[in-house]
Amino acid sequence: MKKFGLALGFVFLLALGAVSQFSFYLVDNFEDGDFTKSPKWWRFGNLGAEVRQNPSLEARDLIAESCGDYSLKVSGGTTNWYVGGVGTNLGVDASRFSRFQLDLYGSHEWRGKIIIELFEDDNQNYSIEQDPQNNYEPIYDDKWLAEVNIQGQGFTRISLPFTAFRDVNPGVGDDIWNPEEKDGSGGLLKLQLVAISEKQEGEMDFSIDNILLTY
Ligand SMILES: [Ca+2]
Ligand SMILES: [Ca+2]
Ligand SMILES: [Ca+2]
Ligand SMILES: [Ca+2]
Repeated sequence: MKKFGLALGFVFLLALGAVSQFSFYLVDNFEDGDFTKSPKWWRFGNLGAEVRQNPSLEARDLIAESCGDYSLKVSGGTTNWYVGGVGTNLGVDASRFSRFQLDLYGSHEWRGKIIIELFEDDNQNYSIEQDPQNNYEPIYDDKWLAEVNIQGQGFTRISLPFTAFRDVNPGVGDDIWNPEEKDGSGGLLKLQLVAISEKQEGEMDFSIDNILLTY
């Protein structure tokens, strides 16, 4: 009987694995307590980043519970709206997904917005060539943007359809959302989150978690 139970459990795990494998692609949930590997995140501008312990819960909250023990806290100040950002390399065929999702923990004191930037390869070389003379904008590949406002304390789940993103470099890339790994294209290669303050001079302080592609 015990053996049967184990076998059943194993089949269940396999099924669960198969379902989760196809229902989302996890970029990062920071549960390894480290943002410098698997995947590695970079920072730019005046934004600091550290993995933080998530606050303990006072009431049931399924989304906060799904954020586990750790998230990535990002904070910094500005005198002219733009604070800075964080980014990571993806390298994924995103054509089987339709949404970008993240959980965002804000602050009552400091507000602002996050610009979500997605870069997909249009010249079939598994790389986003950037122009250092032009603010590191892509030279051959599409760059897609969407913006979300940061709410107050607690985790807010943001789920954006890819159709909500707009190509911000017409004439560069093919201006078509085609993040598939096909004919030598590397698909969706890069993600950046850019923080913009609500006030021209101010601070920002928020956490991100459960960044994934889904449908
Ligand atoms: Ca987490
Ligand atoms: Ca490219
Ligand atoms: Ca374009
Ligand atoms: Ca494209």
